[in-house]
This record gives sequence, structure tokens and C-alpha cells, in this order.
Amino acid sequence: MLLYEAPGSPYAQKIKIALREKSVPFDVEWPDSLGTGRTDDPFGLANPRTQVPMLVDGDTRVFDSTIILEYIEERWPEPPLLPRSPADRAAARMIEDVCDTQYEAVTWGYGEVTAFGRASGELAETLKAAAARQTAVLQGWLTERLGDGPWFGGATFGWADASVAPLLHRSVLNGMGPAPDTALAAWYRRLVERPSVAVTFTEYAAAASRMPAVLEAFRTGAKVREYRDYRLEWMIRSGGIEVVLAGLRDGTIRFSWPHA
Ligand SMILES: N[C@@H](CCC(=O)N[C@@H](CS)C(=O)NCC(=O)O)C(=O)O
Repeated sequence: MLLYEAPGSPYAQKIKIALREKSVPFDVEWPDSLGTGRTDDPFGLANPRTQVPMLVDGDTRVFDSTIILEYIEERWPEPPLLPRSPADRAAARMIEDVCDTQYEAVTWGYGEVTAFGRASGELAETLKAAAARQTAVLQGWLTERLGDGPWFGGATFGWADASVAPLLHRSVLNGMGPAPDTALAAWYRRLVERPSVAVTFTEYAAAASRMPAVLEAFRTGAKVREYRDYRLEWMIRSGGIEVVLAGLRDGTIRFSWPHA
């Protein structure tokens, strides 16, 4: 089984954590064409959206991390990542959805400023301040959902924990982690001890050595950043419409498939 991924992708990390929790062996490939929108290689031919993660299981090809997570849960039911009761299952899925949409967009937007250099001076400060405010709101919401339990699903690690993990980790690395005396901070300390998570985060850290080449590919135009749905909205609502307009003018921003 093959997982197309990028080690820094929180969506891919969620899937790797889930596969490791279920002890399912898999190979990974970071497609060279990622970020180009090209559809003429095996990755692009199998997934016209040209987004990672994408799972190849024999003849089955699955894109979108939520659909992949559902596929994994149904194909390898043990140990289950979703809780049993309909209400608890809905709670887990809501946490995943908030992480995949609102929370991911905040961490991505912060990276557009700090790693990809999309803004400088006052605009950069405005965007970073928006990211900090929104991160605090989202972490407050997650803290309420966590309650007193060791994990989001209660006594056992599961679906919601795998979904929150990559994003809270990114916030911590960005200096926007939860205050040390909070339940969310205690959850994070438990989380990083978990083997499925520790390996996944180690792979993310190791990929830092490849980031200069990736950034250079975006600088030269070999790759073009995809501004899709929540990410585009984040940039505009946080005060960065100039970033979007400049990116469109200069050809350093593209939208999602279909490109016609
Ligand atoms: N909704 C998708 C989003 C996946 C996504 O946006 N992945 C990013 C990497 S974090 C990607 O592959 N972007 C394509 C590109 O930048 O060209 C999912 O949950 O899998």
C-alpha cells in the first residue's frame, strides 16, 4: 500500500497516525509534481486534484484525508478510531472538520507569511496577529471539547486525537501552543509520547532539510501555491487581500482543480 504524502501536510500526518495506530504497513512517496498542478505522472493521473494525502491500496485509489480515514476505519476496523455511540462519533467528526478547515487555514496562513514570505512590515504583523487571535479561539474550543478526559474520545486515543495532533503540533512549533497549565497542554504532552505520533512528528522534523529546495521551487515558479477554499478565505478575512491580488498578478498563486 502506498500513501502519497508530504511530511509537513497535517492531512497526511493524520492518516499516518491512523495507519500506525492500526499497525497497517505502508510505503510513502512525496510526489515531485506536488505543487505544480501537473496531472501527467502516476500521482496526478490517479488524483486530478493533485493534493496529498492520497492512498493507493491495490486497485483502489482514495483522495481526501477524511475519506481516506473513513476507508481505513472500514477496511481495518481494529482497533476502532471512532467511538461507539452516534453522538460521540458525531463529536469526533466535528472536531476533525474544524481542524481540517478553520484550524488548518490558520496554520497555513501563518506559514505563508513566515516561511513563504508573502508579506512584510505592517501587513505581515497584521496577518501574524490574526493567526495568533484565531489560534487562541480554536484552542479554547478544543479545550472545551476535551473536557476532563485523557483523549478527545474519552478513555482511548482515536479519530479526533489524530486530527488535532498535527495542527496543535504546528501551533506549538510556531510558539502558539496552549498555556502549560491547561488540559490541552497536558493532552499534547501525552500525545507526543505515543509511538504513532512520535514517528510521524519525527518524519516531519526530518523533512526540514528538504524545505530550502521546496521554497526555491516556489520562488522560481516551478511550483505555484494553491489558494483553495478555507486558505483563500483566511488570507482575505485576515487582511491579506493584497497578497492574493499580487499573487494572481505575478502568477505565484493558483486555484484548485479543474483549472480550465
Ligand atoms: N481536503 C483535503 C485537503 C488536502 C490538501 O490541501 N493538501 C495540500 C497539502 S497540505 C496539497 O496537497 N495541496 C496541493 C498543492 O499545494 O498543490 C484533504 O483533507 O485531504
